[in-house]
Amino acid sequence: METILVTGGAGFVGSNFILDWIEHIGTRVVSLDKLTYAGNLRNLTALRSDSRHNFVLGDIGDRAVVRKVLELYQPAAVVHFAAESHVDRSILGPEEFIRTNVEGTFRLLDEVRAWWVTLKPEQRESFRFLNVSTDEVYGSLGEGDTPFTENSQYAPNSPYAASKASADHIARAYCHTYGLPTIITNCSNNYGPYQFPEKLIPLVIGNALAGRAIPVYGDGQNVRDWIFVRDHCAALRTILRRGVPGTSYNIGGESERTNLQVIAAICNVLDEEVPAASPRRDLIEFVKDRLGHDRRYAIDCTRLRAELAWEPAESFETGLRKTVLWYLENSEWAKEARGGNYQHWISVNYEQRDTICRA
Ligand code: NAD
Ligand code: TDX
Repeated sequence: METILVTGGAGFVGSNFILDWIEHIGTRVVSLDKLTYAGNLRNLTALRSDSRHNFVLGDIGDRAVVRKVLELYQPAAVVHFAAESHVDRSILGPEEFIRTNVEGTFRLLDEVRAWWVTLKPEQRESFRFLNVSTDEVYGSLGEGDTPFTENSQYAPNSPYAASKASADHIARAYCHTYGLPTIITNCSNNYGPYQFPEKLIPLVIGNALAGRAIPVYGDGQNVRDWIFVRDHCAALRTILRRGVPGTSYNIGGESERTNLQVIAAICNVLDEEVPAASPRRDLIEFVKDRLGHDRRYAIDCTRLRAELAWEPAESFETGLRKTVLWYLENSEWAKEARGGNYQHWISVNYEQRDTICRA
């Protein structure tokens, strides 16, 4: 495959995807990223002097920038990660989520379509637009419910999930109506290197190491399916190569855990690696629940396994240990990521938590 265009390449999953792509495929990657608070060029330091990577600073909603990038680089595929991605931030400020995830994705798709129709028929046919989405579009499961399949009804509950669901619908419609070869992927909770420390796993690692309270929303019994980020990236590579346009694929780690189980597992690894005076799980503090907090997500990825022969390489235990070790070895990265906007976010989301309530 030739050049690919990755949006949101300086974020958590996007940067892992680019590193994985260069490692396994090795063709040129162009990143288009606005560098919001979540974007961090340090995630791509390893590629700083690698001619196979080009970085373009820009907004996916800026049609002129998108048009220029498409014309200049003529990508064989667009892998679309760029998004506002944090559920808690979407509850406090949904507008940016609609702007980037809905309008931005629409403008990106529309510019891609306008450029794609000018290609030769064989290039049009082999082109792919991969819309990277989430399992949160399916809503929440009860304890005994069967996992989400690709046929589960969309029932997004948070502004974040609703904005991602909208983007999925637009991508699907562009395939059905215009024939643009779009594919949608719905993945469960990722964890691994370079995750911004506002998300549960890096937040817990950082707080536990610093001896700060570990905030658990509600009763801590909410369940997520966890996947190591590089397994997600490998699935996306497989789907780009062999996935069928107009189809959606669920991606998951088949590792359901309650939040308390996840936190206990992190504390155990830390206590082993960096012994402390008292067990780190003593730092757990229950705080006011997230508004509209989805109880359980679980993913059935039979389609991906059966049709494209994808398998996750990491179990939750092996992936989590790798992740904790990475954060221990990359304390400078984590310290830098916790500067700037992060401290303000901690104050708004945790210290002012009681002021955020349902009317
Ligand atoms: P992230 O917040 O870490 O990164 C998002 C990136 O997008 C950042 O680099 C940011 O600068 C960039 N960006 C934001 N708005 C932009 C805009 N308007 N134009 C250009 N760039 C912009 O997010 P993530 O966790 O890496 O998630 C990436 C994608 O994967 C998202 O679409 C998310 O919905 C999806 N996803 C994530 C997970 C997960 O657990 N992290 C799971 C399933 C799906
Ligand atoms: O301080 C916390 N305490 C806590 O109990 C935080 C930050 C989270 N939680 C809980 C809320 C969730 O039940 O932990 C769980 C995981 O929370 P997040 O890391 O915020 O992830 P989640 O809301 O599940 O969404 C993530 O996974 C799916 C990503 O942010 C999304 O981009 C992705 O689509």
